[in-house]
Amino acid sequence: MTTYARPNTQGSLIDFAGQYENFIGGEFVPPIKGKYGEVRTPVTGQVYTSVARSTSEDVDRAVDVAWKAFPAWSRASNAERAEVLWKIAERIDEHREEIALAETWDNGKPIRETLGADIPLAADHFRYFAAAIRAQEQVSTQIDHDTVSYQFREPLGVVAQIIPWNFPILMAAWKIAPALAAGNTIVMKPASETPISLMILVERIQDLLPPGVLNIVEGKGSEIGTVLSRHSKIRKLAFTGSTEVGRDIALDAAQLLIPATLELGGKSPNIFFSDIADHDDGFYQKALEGFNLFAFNKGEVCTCPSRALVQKSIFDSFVPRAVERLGTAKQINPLDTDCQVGPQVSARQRDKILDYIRIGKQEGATVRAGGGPGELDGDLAGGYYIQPTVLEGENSMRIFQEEIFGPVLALTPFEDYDDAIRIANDTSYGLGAGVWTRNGNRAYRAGRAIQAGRVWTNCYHMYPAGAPFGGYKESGIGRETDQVILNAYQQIKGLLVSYTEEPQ
Ligand code: TXE
Repeated sequence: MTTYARPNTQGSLIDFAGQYENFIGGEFVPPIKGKYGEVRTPVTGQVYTSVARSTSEDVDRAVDVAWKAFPAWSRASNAERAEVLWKIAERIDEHREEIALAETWDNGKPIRETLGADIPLAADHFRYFAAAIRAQEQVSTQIDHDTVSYQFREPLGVVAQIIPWNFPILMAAWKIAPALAAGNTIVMKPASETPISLMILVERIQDLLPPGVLNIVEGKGSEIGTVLSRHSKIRKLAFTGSTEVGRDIALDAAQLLIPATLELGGKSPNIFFSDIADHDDGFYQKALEGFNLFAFNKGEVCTCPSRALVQKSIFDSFVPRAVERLGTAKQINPLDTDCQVGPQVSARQRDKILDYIRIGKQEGATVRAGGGPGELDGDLAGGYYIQPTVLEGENSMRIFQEEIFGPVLALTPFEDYDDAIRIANDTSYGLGAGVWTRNGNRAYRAGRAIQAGRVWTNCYHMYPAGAPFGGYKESGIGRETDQVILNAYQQIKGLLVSYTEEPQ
């Protein structure tokens, strides 16, 4: 066990500044109207710094600067852009612990997750798109002996990217890496709940980027998010967040007649077929662990496996064992590498989750684990902790249908394969799903039958750069990660050239 020293204390890897500005045109600049807002850490609930509260003037400035940087960046060769991305990845690796600590302090997620997943995955994303863009250097097709088609993948221009607070660094990497690889320039708005970790990252990589290629404007969604998403000079919108705001973004994109990729909410089923219990072996242990992955990142994950469907014949043996295991999950200081469940991102989010637990109880759900706020001592008592909670009920209940976005599992039994698929698809969302079985045919059929963009089989919560990710139904439009996302940041110029001197 290692406990990292808190920021701004002796021995800490990081000293936060008292105030953070916007990053525009390659430098940190104060917001034009001079307004700042307080930033709290969910670890203790205390204010630890302040950040720019931008206005439309700051957004205009960032968009203009991004357009100035566009010609040179878009004309750089794929190799030149790839080299920048590769260096960013190296720099992230070099500062992994520092960025991880900033992320944990900003968001509350356990340091073992930021060190082991968020930051390394972010670095890998830059590497992946450095390689993917090099693989796009082929441009021509021979139509006939004298006719050639050239297909140039051109960037779109200045793109607006709005990201959420649940994976601040990783969501930034998911959006920045492909957009820059393709030759666009960016104006990004982080969530006002977690505005700092990305600034720490930018401080570390700023010398690698030509000025104006990446611009970060801090502020509230209701104040500058809408300004950015309706800005007449942007050429594409990329959004990750709630389904509710996603609808507004889609309307903004329609008005501007520009493309939008939307990665929205979810209510993902995690299905446990009876054959997992045929043997009490490593596979069974893995399935027990898979049941409890709803608490990963304190449930603040769009793909959170928030509905567990367990086959009736094993329900009474499997569930108690899984719940017993959940009881060993440590909810302690998230800077301790043994911490498994950190605090929710904000008091607002904590209260929303506690409300849902109450709603579940009122609807008649049985509490199988947790069911209230976390109990921590000292200044951690001011943080936003919630006990990992398991509520047993029926799929028609609100706790099964609405996104809670916390460490709360809605659990229900099913009879057979058809029943499992019916319940799994009985939701307006379609982002993720899990299927646990030793039977390959069943796994394949279930994977194809579930209406979701990503179905994990005998695993969950894996997010490699080279696999497309995105939602069916109300979970979004488009795919991120994988080289397919490059299509969303490019338009194809076709030149059809005849080299013959014969009449047509
Ligand atoms: O999300 P918002 P909130 C879900 C989750 C959560 C709920 C509410 O269920 O409890 O949404 O969270 C910016 N125009 N998800 O309210 O508002 C905002 O500043 C333009 C799922 O925090 O969607 C932030 O940068 N931008 C999700 C980003 O949008 C606007 C992750 C997301 O915030 C805006 C987060 C507007 N009108 C929440 N309003 C996921 N899919 O992972 C807000 N924003």
